[in-house]
Amino acid sequence: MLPDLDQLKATYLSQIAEADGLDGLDAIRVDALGKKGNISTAMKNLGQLDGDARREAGQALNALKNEIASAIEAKKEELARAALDARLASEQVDVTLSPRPEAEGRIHPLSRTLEEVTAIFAEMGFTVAEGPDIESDFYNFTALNIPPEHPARQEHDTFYLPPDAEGKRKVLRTHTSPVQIRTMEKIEPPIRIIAPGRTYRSDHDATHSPMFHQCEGLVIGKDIHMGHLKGCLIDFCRAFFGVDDLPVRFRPSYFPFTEPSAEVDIGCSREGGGLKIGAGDDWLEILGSGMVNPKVLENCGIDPNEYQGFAFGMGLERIAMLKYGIPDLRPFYDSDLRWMRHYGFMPFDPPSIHLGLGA
Ligand code: 2NM
Repeated sequence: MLPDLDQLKATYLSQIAEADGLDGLDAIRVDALGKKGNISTAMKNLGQLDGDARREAGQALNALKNEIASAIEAKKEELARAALDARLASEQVDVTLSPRPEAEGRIHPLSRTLEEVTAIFAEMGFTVAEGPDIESDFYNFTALNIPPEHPARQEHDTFYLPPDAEGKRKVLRTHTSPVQIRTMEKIEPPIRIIAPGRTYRSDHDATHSPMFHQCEGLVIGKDIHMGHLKGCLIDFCRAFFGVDDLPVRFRPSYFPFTEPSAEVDIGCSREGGGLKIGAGDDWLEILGSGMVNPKVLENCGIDPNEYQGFAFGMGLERIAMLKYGIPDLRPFYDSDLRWMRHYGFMPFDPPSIHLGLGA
């Protein structure tokens, strides 16, 4: 006996229309089309009929099966669309809300100063060289023509490490000159490098820190002379302080590693307690420099009859303090966010050396 197909169809289509969720819809599918469902059972019972009746009933059952299946699919899509509409309605984004504040960092004035110094010398064709903070006595002193009895070697100026197995004591480099020595040993002239980095001296007060930063520079070539030294450092001072006609003075000095040696001063005024760079009749020391001592060239395997050069060195904290009006050295290393907000730089601040060397 076959069920009444019209009634089956009416029952299932109305159940499907009323289904309010995917679970209910699936229960209807199982009841109608599942292995033991009503349609499948009726299919199995077709064998009881014969001839034309069996064919007709088979076609009708098939049609009903397809109709129910597509009604279920259509309902499924309708339910999914309704679920999505409900979610979109409940999860609206209010684009008029003001944004949450972002944690905003600052560039340390020392980093900024190093970037500026590097940019200026890069424009003159210098590359950056680096070396170890822990140095041998040879690279830090001997190769630089600093004699054994020199005060810089004294225990109270230099940080010495405990002696190694051979009794040799390494040092924390007291300047970045060892980087220049290593460069001269390693590569053939012409050489044009700057060596920025950490340096260490046993000294601690309002204007000295046991760790501080230097940037030194070295130029070696066949015809390098004092005129190159002067032109290079005058251009640097004017670009760094952003004063086109900044007065620059070379004052005779002495370093064991250069001969002759010169201290570089820039013009300033000190009126009413304030310091103004680039004007007035006072002078401010900002660099040490000189023609590399022939003994130093020889120590590095460079023939002083063939090559000459100049070198210079500056304290990065010092020039940062002068340029940016920072009165005290100690907060440089305190990681105090209030100080950083005051003296630090926004990541996208335009560089103050945007005029470069050509201006
Ligand atoms: C200074 C002043 C003058 C200097 C010399 C050398 C080297 F390795 F070529 F001999 N490096 N740096 C130098 C010269 C450094 O700093 C105040």
